[in-house]
Amino acid sequence: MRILLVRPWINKHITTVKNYLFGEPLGLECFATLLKELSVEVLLVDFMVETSGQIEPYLASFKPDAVGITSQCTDVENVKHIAETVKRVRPETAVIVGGVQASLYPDAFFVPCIDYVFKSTTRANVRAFIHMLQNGQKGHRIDGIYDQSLNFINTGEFCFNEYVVPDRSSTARYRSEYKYVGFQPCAIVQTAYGCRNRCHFCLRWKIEGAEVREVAVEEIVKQIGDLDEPYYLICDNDFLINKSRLEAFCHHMEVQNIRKQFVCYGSVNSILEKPEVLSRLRKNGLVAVILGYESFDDQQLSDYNKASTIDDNERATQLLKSKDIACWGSFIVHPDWEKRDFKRLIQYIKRLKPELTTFSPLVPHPLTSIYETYRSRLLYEVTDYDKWNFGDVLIRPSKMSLKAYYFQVLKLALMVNFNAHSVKYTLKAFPLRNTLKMLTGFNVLFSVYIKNFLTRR
Ligand code: B12
Repeated sequence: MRILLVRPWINKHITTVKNYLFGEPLGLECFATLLKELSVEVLLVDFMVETSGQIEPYLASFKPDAVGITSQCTDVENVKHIAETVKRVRPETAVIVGGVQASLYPDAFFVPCIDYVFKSTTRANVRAFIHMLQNGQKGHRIDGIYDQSLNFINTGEFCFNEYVVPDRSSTARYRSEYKYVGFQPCAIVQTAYGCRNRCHFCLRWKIEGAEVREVAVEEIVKQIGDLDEPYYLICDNDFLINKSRLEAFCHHMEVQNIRKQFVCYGSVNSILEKPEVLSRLRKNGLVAVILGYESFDDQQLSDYNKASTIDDNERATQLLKSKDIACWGSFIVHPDWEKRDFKRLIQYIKRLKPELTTFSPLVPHPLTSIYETYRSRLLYEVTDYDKWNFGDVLIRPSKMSLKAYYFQVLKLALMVNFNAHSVKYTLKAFPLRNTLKMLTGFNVLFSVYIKNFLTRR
């Protein structure tokens, strides 16, 4: 049996970070592992790399029995486009959709050209599924899978995704393109699921579950040692939660003598709890921590149910800096901000001096508790999936027009990207070639904000 795996293109009109955050399609690689375990022949096509590639030549040459497509919110239109093409060119080919969007909104894909939608992916459901396809059967209820021949009604148990070591050989021909900010080539490694914090705006603990589920560090360190890339991102929600696990991680990295640089997400409270481990992590390659500051205002942090205060943000930043670990901080731009709030944010950033700063407008995702609060002020429908990309403004501002708000966003984008501290850091931390590529990426994003400013009322 042959299965073609596809990551869709990203449409030009979408507000995307892809020009500087462009990671390997980890989910598809995990699915590839599960398929190869069952002796399925796999070919993975990444249209985020092959931007002008087409699906038809792959259908003609590989002759797949099924096509599996991965999805994020920005991919719905192109997933359907690929599925329609598959059904037109090779009607007998089964079309399967999985990924984050399929988990969160399976019904976005309940259309005639799609046969199966995976809400969750595990060894057991993939095995049962492939067995069903190989035997030419249809209509078996399998946990976590919606089946068109059952009218997409799934009565099976819901489960979370199972941890699988990604099959990185399936993306071998693309790997030199994957990058994270100025680090290229850069791999992505997941070491745990879930989060202990319960931030009201956050989707991630809704996707992965509230319980923290950790993978044995020996297995993780082996995976890191096997990477061809000199850089990697640990994409867990908060890699810095568990002190003894971090010590074990360092121990195994030292025994294996692994010399690679990495970036991870870490919460402010986790950073503050363990200053000693940070030094050891730095020796083992930790060069930057991505941390969610979110706001300059304690009341807002408490409204978001953040476990930290603005004072904690400052202390965590100082601590990281003292260990020579860069702070890549992110903020949420609130729809009720006035002009002076944007100014206060800029003052706060100047005080904190993170090495890099990003921001995104508040996203009241329907699965989060803040959805009801902002529902009546939404500028888009929930089914305008590609607008829920964490770059577009989704909530009508209350203190100024949308146009004026976008102007503030534009000014903020300029300030955070072109301040002397960040520019100096970028030039020092990344090869010049990568810095120039980031600049091009920033120009693309900046032009989207200019367009939004000019066109919104
Ligand atoms: C790393 C990461 C990235 C990386 C790489 C993404 C990737 N791996 O493909 C980069 C930096 C490129 C990225 C970009 C974006 N991201 Co991102 N990203 C993440 C992060 C932190 C982890 C994702 C991950 O790799 N998880 C691990 C893998 C193994 O899980 P998975 O992909 O879900 O795959 C599993 C199953 O879904 C399944 N599966 C996956 N594909 C398929 C296909 C088939 C056929 C089958 C059967 C199964 C299957 O198999 C896996 C089994 O465990 C998540 C947060 C999170 N915790 O989910 C945000 C997240 C997924 N990203 C998000 C967003 C918004 C984006 C962007 C749209 C941002 C933007 N404006 O540009 C872009 C989209 C670009 C794109 N199309 O890839 C949102 C998604 C919201 C949504 N509804 O889709 C999330 C949830 C973060 C958030 N803000 O809450 N991202």
